[in-house]
Amino acid sequence: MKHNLYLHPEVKKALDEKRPIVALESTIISHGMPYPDNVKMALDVENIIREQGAVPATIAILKGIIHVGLSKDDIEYLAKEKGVFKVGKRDFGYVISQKKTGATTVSGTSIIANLAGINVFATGGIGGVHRGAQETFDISRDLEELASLNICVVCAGAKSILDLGLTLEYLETKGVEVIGYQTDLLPAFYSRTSPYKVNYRLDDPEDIANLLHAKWSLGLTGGAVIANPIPEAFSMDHQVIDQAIEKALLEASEQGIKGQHVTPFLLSKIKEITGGESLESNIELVYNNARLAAKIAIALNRYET
Ligand code: PSU
Ligand code: MN
Repeated sequence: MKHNLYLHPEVKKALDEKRPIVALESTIISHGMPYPDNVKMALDVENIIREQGAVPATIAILKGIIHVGLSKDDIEYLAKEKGVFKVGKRDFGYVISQKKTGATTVSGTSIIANLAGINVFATGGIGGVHRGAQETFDISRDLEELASLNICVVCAGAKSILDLGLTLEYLETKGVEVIGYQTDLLPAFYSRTSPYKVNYRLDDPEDIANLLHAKWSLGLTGGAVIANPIPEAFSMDHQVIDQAIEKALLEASEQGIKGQHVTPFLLSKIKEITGGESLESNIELVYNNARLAAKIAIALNRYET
């Protein structure tokens, strides 16, 4: 055990053998998707990473113990159990000392991945600057961890529950590059494009690994966002999804939803409004991100071995 981390045997072996590893978050399981789709997604995404030749490490806190790599039973428990905490940086002290169970967000997962020595991470979407943040101050902690930790986060951009323009500005201030994988435009999660440009486009996972190596070997700390558009076949109609998001935002404000409950509330509302279509897209884009993250981890690993 290092820093009181429990390393799953598969992950421990991969770390010892310096093999490529991809971190996965668990908030997406406990708070981002309904049961039992969440279990299937969590198990399938791990297998996709293995098929590519890398090792998955899903991260969570189980009864106060930080786990890097989960068993099937652990995943089932996180997916089913009510009252699992949503853990970002400010929640670790409480959840660990009170021996609670928590699912880690992008920020929480990045912190643990960094402690374990893992620097590639696949997820669906990152948190960011929420619409109306000038009033609510709702800016995800995810952006701060991206600013300080050497982590490459592969995502499908961000949902337009966020203000994409302000999120890009914030990332620029923090020195985090947003790289478009085979795209010049920032993908907006359910759709392949948005009106915003990424900072740089790279078409090859090898080139992304070279960028990370160039940045980190210079001693420049901080993460990079790799924005990977959802596969065409699963992308959703702009109008359908935009209307669903508007409706969900309105309901959240009417019901006075605040703080860490905002994102999970919006995700489940959007799913309800789109009759489940958004869920299928959400799952497919996670798989797509895992595939790319594994390729990046393998390419980056060549620098280390
Ligand atoms: N965006 C999604 N799905 C998710 C999340 C974001 O499309 O499941 C989760 C991630 O775990 C992310 C967290 O780190 O929500 C951000 O929450 P908040 O906005 O409260 O910082
Ligand atoms: Mn928030």
